[in-house]
Amino acid sequence: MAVTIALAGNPNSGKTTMFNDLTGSSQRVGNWPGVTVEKKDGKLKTDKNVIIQDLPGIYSLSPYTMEEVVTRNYLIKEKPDAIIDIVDASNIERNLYLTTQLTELGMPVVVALNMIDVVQKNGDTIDTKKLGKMLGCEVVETSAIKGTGSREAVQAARTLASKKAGSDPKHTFSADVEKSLEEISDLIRGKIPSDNMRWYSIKVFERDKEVIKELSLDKNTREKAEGIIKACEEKYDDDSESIITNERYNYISQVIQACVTIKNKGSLSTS
Ligand code: BGO
Repeated sequence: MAVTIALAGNPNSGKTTMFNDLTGSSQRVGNWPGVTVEKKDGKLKTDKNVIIQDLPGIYSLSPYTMEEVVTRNYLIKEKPDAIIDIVDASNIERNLYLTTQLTELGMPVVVALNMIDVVQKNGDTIDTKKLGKMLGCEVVETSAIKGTGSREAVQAARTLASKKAGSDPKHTFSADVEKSLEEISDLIRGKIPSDNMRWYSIKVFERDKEVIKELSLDKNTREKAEGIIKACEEKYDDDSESIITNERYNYISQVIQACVTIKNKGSLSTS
Protein backbone atom coordinates (compact mmCIF):
# COMPACT_ATOMS: atom_id res chain seq x y z
CA MET A 1 0.00 0.00 0.00
CA ALA A 2 1.24 3.51 -0.82
CA VAL A 3 2.65 5.55 2.04
CA THR A 4 2.84 9.36 1.98
CA ILE A 5 5.63 11.10 3.86
CA ALA A 6 5.54 14.90 4.08
CA LEU A 7 8.71 16.98 4.30
CA ALA A 8 8.18 20.02 6.54
CA GLY A 9 10.70 22.57 7.75
CA ASN A 10 11.95 26.13 7.85
CA PRO A 11 13.08 27.82 4.63
CA ASN A 12 16.76 26.95 3.95
CA SER A 13 16.72 23.91 6.22
CA GLY A 14 17.65 21.69 3.26
CA LYS A 15 14.19 20.48 2.25
CA THR A 16 14.76 20.83 -1.48
CA THR A 17 18.15 19.13 -1.26
CA MET A 18 16.66 16.18 0.61
CA PHE A 19 13.59 16.02 -1.64
CA ASN A 20 15.81 15.86 -4.74
CA ASP A 21 18.05 13.24 -3.17
CA LEU A 22 15.10 11.04 -2.20
CA THR A 23 13.01 11.36 -5.37
CA GLY A 24 15.52 11.93 -8.19
CA SER A 25 13.75 12.59 -11.47
CA SER A 26 10.28 11.29 -10.49
CA GLN A 27 8.97 14.71 -9.46
CA ARG A 28 5.65 16.41 -10.20
CA VAL A 29 5.52 20.16 -9.84
CA GLY A 30 2.34 22.26 -9.73
CA ASN A 31 0.55 24.70 -7.45
CA TRP A 32 -1.47 24.12 -4.30
CA PRO A 33 -5.18 24.60 -5.15
CA GLY A 34 -6.25 28.22 -5.28
CA VAL A 35 -2.87 29.75 -4.39
CA THR A 36 0.38 30.49 -6.17
CA VAL A 37 2.45 28.37 -3.83
CA GLU A 38 4.51 25.65 -5.51
CA LYS A 39 3.50 22.05 -4.85
CA LYS A 40 6.02 19.27 -5.40
CA ASP A 41 5.76 15.56 -4.88
CA GLY A 42 7.73 12.58 -6.05
CA LYS A 43 8.22 8.87 -5.59
CA LEU A 44 11.01 7.52 -3.42
CA LYS A 45 13.79 6.39 -5.76
CA THR A 46 14.13 3.04 -4.05
CA ASP A 47 10.41 2.29 -3.55
CA LYS A 48 7.72 3.71 -5.81
CA ASN A 49 5.07 2.98 -3.16
CA VAL A 50 6.43 5.79 -1.02
CA ILE A 51 5.25 9.27 -2.03
CA ILE A 52 7.35 12.17 -0.76
CA GLN A 53 5.28 15.35 -0.43
CA ASP A 54 7.35 18.51 -0.21
CA LEU A 55 5.68 21.30 1.81
CA PRO A 56 6.35 25.05 1.65
CA GLY A 57 9.13 26.31 3.95
CA ILE A 58 7.58 27.84 7.10
CA TYR A 59 8.62 28.99 10.58
CA SER A 60 5.34 28.28 12.37
CA LEU A 61 1.90 26.71 11.93
CA SER A 62 0.20 30.09 12.45
CA PRO A 63 -2.46 31.21 9.98
CA TYR A 64 -0.65 34.35 8.76
CA THR A 65 1.01 33.38 5.46
CA MET A 66 -0.25 31.37 2.48
CA GLU A 67 2.60 28.91 3.03
CA GLU A 68 1.57 28.33 6.65
CA VAL A 69 -2.09 27.86 5.75
CA VAL A 70 -1.27 25.47 2.89
CA THR A 71 0.98 23.41 5.15
CA ARG A 72 -1.34 23.14 8.11
CA ASN A 73 -4.43 22.43 5.96
CA TYR A 74 -2.53 19.67 4.21
CA LEU A 75 -1.28 18.14 7.47
CA ILE A 76 -4.65 18.30 9.25
CA LYS A 77 -6.99 17.49 6.36
CA GLU A 78 -5.01 15.25 4.01
CA LYS A 79 -3.14 13.56 6.86
CA PRO A 80 0.07 12.15 5.41
CA ASP A 81 1.16 8.88 7.00
CA ALA A 82 4.18 10.57 8.59
CA ILE A 83 6.07 13.87 8.70
CA ILE A 84 9.81 14.32 8.36
CA ASP A 85 10.60 17.64 10.01
CA ILE A 86 13.82 18.94 8.52
CA VAL A 87 15.67 20.92 11.15
CA ASP A 88 18.77 22.96 10.33
CA ALA A 89 20.93 21.64 13.16
CA SER A 90 23.26 24.63 12.83
CA ASN A 91 20.29 26.89 13.65
CA ILE A 92 18.57 24.47 15.96
CA GLU A 93 16.93 26.87 18.40
CA ARG A 94 15.02 28.80 15.74
CA ASN A 95 14.05 25.60 13.88
CA LEU A 96 12.64 23.83 16.95
CA TYR A 97 9.85 26.42 17.18
CA LEU A 98 8.12 24.67 14.29
CA THR A 99 9.05 21.23 15.64
CA THR A 100 7.20 21.81 18.91
CA GLN A 101 4.08 22.61 16.89
CA LEU A 102 4.41 19.66 14.52
CA THR A 103 4.68 17.23 17.43
CA GLU A 104 1.39 18.60 18.82
CA LEU A 105 -0.49 17.41 15.73
CA GLY A 106 -0.58 13.85 17.06
CA MET A 107 0.95 12.42 13.87
CA PRO A 108 4.10 10.31 13.39
CA VAL A 109 7.04 12.76 13.28
CA VAL A 110 10.72 12.14 12.60
CA VAL A 111 13.10 15.03 13.11
CA ALA A 112 15.84 15.01 10.47
CA LEU A 113 18.68 16.85 12.18
CA ASN A 114 20.03 18.18 8.92
CA MET A 115 23.32 20.01 8.24
CA ILE A 116 24.83 17.80 10.91
CA ASP A 117 28.05 18.03 8.87
CA VAL A 118 28.21 21.75 9.69
CA VAL A 119 27.71 21.05 13.40
CA GLN A 120 30.41 18.36 13.35
CA LYS A 121 32.81 20.56 11.41
CA ASN A 122 32.45 23.22 14.10
CA GLY A 123 33.22 20.64 16.79
CA ASP A 124 29.79 21.13 18.38
CA THR A 125 27.65 18.25 19.57
CA ILE A 126 23.96 17.53 19.85
CA ASP A 127 22.75 14.70 22.06
CA THR A 128 20.23 13.23 19.62
CA LYS A 129 18.92 10.60 22.02
CA LYS A 130 18.17 13.16 24.70
CA LEU A 131 16.69 15.50 22.10
CA GLY A 132 14.31 12.78 20.89
CA LYS A 133 13.28 12.03 24.46
CA MET A 134 12.65 15.67 25.28
CA LEU A 135 10.70 16.30 22.06
CA GLY A 136 8.79 13.02 22.17
CA CYS A 137 9.69 11.95 18.65
CA GLU A 138 12.44 10.17 16.70
CA VAL A 139 15.55 12.11 15.73
CA VAL A 140 17.88 11.09 12.90
CA GLU A 141 21.08 12.92 11.94
CA THR A 142 21.22 13.84 8.27
CA SER A 143 23.35 15.67 5.79
CA ALA A 144 21.15 16.12 2.74
CA ILE A 145 24.06 17.57 0.78
CA LYS A 146 26.22 14.51 1.43
CA GLY A 147 23.25 12.16 1.04
CA THR A 148 23.68 10.68 4.51
CA GLY A 149 20.89 9.82 6.93
CA SER A 150 17.98 10.67 4.60
CA ARG A 151 17.13 7.03 3.93
CA GLU A 152 17.28 6.25 7.65
CA ALA A 153 14.87 9.15 8.25
CA VAL A 154 12.47 7.74 5.64
CA GLN A 155 12.77 4.28 7.14
CA ALA A 156 12.04 5.62 10.63
CA ALA A 157 9.01 7.49 9.23
CA ARG A 158 7.73 4.34 7.49
CA THR A 159 8.07 2.31 10.67
CA LEU A 160 6.15 4.91 12.70
CA ALA A 161 3.53 5.17 9.94
CA SER A 162 2.99 1.41 9.86
CA LYS A 163 2.45 1.44 13.63
CA LYS A 164 0.38 4.62 13.39
CA ALA A 165 2.61 5.84 16.23
CA GLY A 166 1.92 9.56 16.66
CA SER A 167 4.53 11.72 18.37
CA ASP A 168 4.21 12.06 22.11
CA PRO A 169 5.14 15.67 22.92
CA LYS A 170 6.66 16.00 26.38
CA HIS A 171 6.29 19.74 26.54
CA THR A 172 3.62 21.04 28.85
CA PHE A 173 2.71 24.67 29.27
CA SER A 174 2.41 26.19 32.75
CA ALA A 175 -0.36 24.85 35.00
CA ASP A 176 -2.82 27.69 34.33
CA VAL A 177 -2.41 27.37 30.57
CA GLU A 178 -2.77 23.59 30.70
CA LYS A 179 -5.97 24.02 32.73
CA SER A 180 -7.35 26.41 30.10
CA LEU A 181 -6.41 23.98 27.31
CA GLU A 182 -8.15 21.15 29.16
CA GLU A 183 -11.30 23.25 29.53
CA ILE A 184 -11.19 24.15 25.85
CA SER A 185 -10.72 20.46 24.94
CA ASP A 186 -13.91 19.70 26.86
CA LEU A 187 -15.77 22.34 24.83
CA ILE A 188 -14.65 21.07 21.41
CA ARG A 189 -14.51 17.33 22.12
CA GLY A 190 -16.45 15.37 19.51
CA LYS A 191 -15.96 18.03 16.83
CA ILE A 192 -12.49 16.88 15.82
CA PRO A 193 -10.49 13.64 15.78
CA SER A 194 -9.14 12.98 19.29
CA ASP A 195 -5.58 12.56 17.86
CA ASN A 196 -5.51 16.25 16.92
CA MET A 197 -7.11 17.50 20.15
CA ARG A 198 -4.03 19.17 21.63
CA TRP A 199 -3.28 21.13 18.48
CA TYR A 200 -6.90 22.33 18.11
CA SER A 201 -7.16 23.29 21.79
CA ILE A 202 -4.00 25.39 21.55
CA LYS A 203 -5.26 27.02 18.35
CA VAL A 204 -8.62 27.91 19.93
CA PHE A 205 -6.74 29.29 22.96
CA GLU A 206 -4.70 31.45 20.55
CA ARG A 207 -7.99 32.62 18.90
CA ASP A 208 -6.78 31.24 15.59
CA LYS A 209 -9.34 32.61 13.11
CA GLU A 210 -9.05 29.74 10.64
CA VAL A 211 -9.60 27.09 13.28
CA ILE A 212 -12.49 28.94 14.93
CA LYS A 213 -14.15 29.27 11.50
CA GLU A 214 -13.52 25.61 10.70
CA LEU A 215 -15.01 24.37 13.99
CA SER A 216 -18.12 26.58 13.50
CA LEU A 217 -18.70 26.74 17.25
CA ASP A 218 -22.11 27.98 18.37
CA LYS A 219 -22.44 31.31 20.19
CA ASN A 220 -22.66 29.74 23.63
CA THR A 221 -19.48 27.66 23.12
CA ARG A 222 -17.61 30.63 21.65
CA GLU A 223 -18.53 32.73 24.69
CA LYS A 224 -17.41 29.99 27.08
CA ALA A 225 -14.09 29.65 25.22
CA GLU A 226 -13.62 33.42 25.33
CA GLY A 227 -14.24 33.39 29.11
CA ILE A 228 -11.56 30.72 29.60
CA ILE A 229 -9.04 32.60 27.45
CA LYS A 230 -9.70 35.99 29.07
CA ALA A 231 -9.31 34.57 32.60
CA CYS A 232 -5.88 33.22 31.67
CA GLU A 233 -4.86 36.45 29.91
CA GLU A 234 -5.74 38.44 33.03
CA LYS A 235 -3.58 36.19 35.19
CA TYR A 236 -0.60 36.58 32.86
CA ASP A 237 -1.31 40.16 31.86
CA ASP A 238 -0.58 39.14 28.27
CA ASP A 239 -2.51 38.04 25.19
CA SER A 240 -3.05 34.33 24.73
CA GLU A 241 -0.95 34.01 21.57
CA SER A 242 2.03 35.66 23.26
CA ILE A 243 1.62 33.45 26.33
CA ILE A 244 1.93 30.35 24.11
CA THR A 245 4.85 31.78 22.08
CA ASN A 246 6.81 32.79 25.20
CA GLU A 247 6.33 29.45 26.89
CA ARG A 248 7.37 27.63 23.71
CA TYR A 249 10.62 29.62 23.54
CA ASN A 250 11.31 29.02 27.24
CA TYR A 251 10.88 25.30 26.71
CA ILE A 252 13.13 25.32 23.62
CA SER A 253 15.84 27.12 25.62
CA GLN A 254 15.73 24.31 28.17
CA VAL A 255 15.98 21.69 25.41
CA ILE A 256 18.99 23.47 23.90
CA GLN A 257 20.69 23.75 27.28
CA ALA A 258 20.22 20.05 27.89
CA CYS A 259 21.14 18.73 24.42
CA VAL A 260 23.55 21.11 22.67
CA THR A 261 27.22 21.64 23.47
CA ILE A 262 29.01 24.40 21.65
CA LYS A 263 32.78 24.05 21.31
CA ASN A 264 33.56 27.62 20.41
CA LYS A 265 30.76 29.75 21.70
CA GLY A 266 29.04 31.45 18.78
CA SER A 267 29.86 28.78 16.21
CA LEU A 268 26.50 27.06 16.55
CA SER A 269 23.80 29.62 16.03
CA THR A 270 21.11 28.90 18.58
CA SER A 271 19.16 32.04 17.77
C1 BGO B 1 22.98 26.60 -1.21
N1 BGO B 1 24.70 20.27 4.80
C2 BGO B 1 25.18 21.42 4.27
N2 BGO B 1 26.41 21.79 4.60
N3 BGO B 1 24.46 22.19 3.44
C3 BGO B 1 23.21 21.78 3.13
C4 BGO B 1 22.64 20.59 3.64
C5 BGO B 1 23.43 19.80 4.53
O1 BGO B 1 23.03 18.76 5.07
N4 BGO B 1 21.39 20.49 3.14
C6 BGO B 1 21.18 21.55 2.36
N5 BGO B 1 22.28 22.33 2.34
P1 BGO B 1 17.74 23.99 0.35
P2 BGO B 1 15.15 24.64 1.48
C7 BGO B 1 24.23 27.36 -1.23
O2 BGO B 1 22.14 26.62 -2.07
O3 BGO B 1 17.61 22.54 0.07
C8 BGO B 1 22.46 23.63 1.67
O4 BGO B 1 14.91 26.11 1.38
C9 BGO B 1 24.51 28.19 -2.30
N6 BGO B 1 23.59 28.28 -3.33
O5 BGO B 1 22.98 23.22 -0.65
O6 BGO B 1 17.62 24.92 -0.82
C10 BGO B 1 21.97 23.62 0.24
O7 BGO B 1 14.58 23.88 0.34
C11 BGO B 1 25.71 28.87 -2.28
O8 BGO B 1 22.78 25.83 -0.11
O9 BGO B 1 16.75 24.45 1.50
C12 BGO B 1 21.60 25.08 0.07
O10 BGO B 1 14.74 24.10 2.79
C13 BGO B 1 26.60 28.75 -1.24
O11 BGO B 1 21.63 24.57 2.34
C14 BGO B 1 21.08 25.50 1.43
C15 BGO B 1 26.29 27.95 -0.20
O12 BGO B 1 19.11 24.19 1.10
C16 BGO B 1 19.56 25.46 1.54
C17 BGO B 1 25.09 27.25 -0.19
C18 BGO B 1 23.83 29.11 -4.45
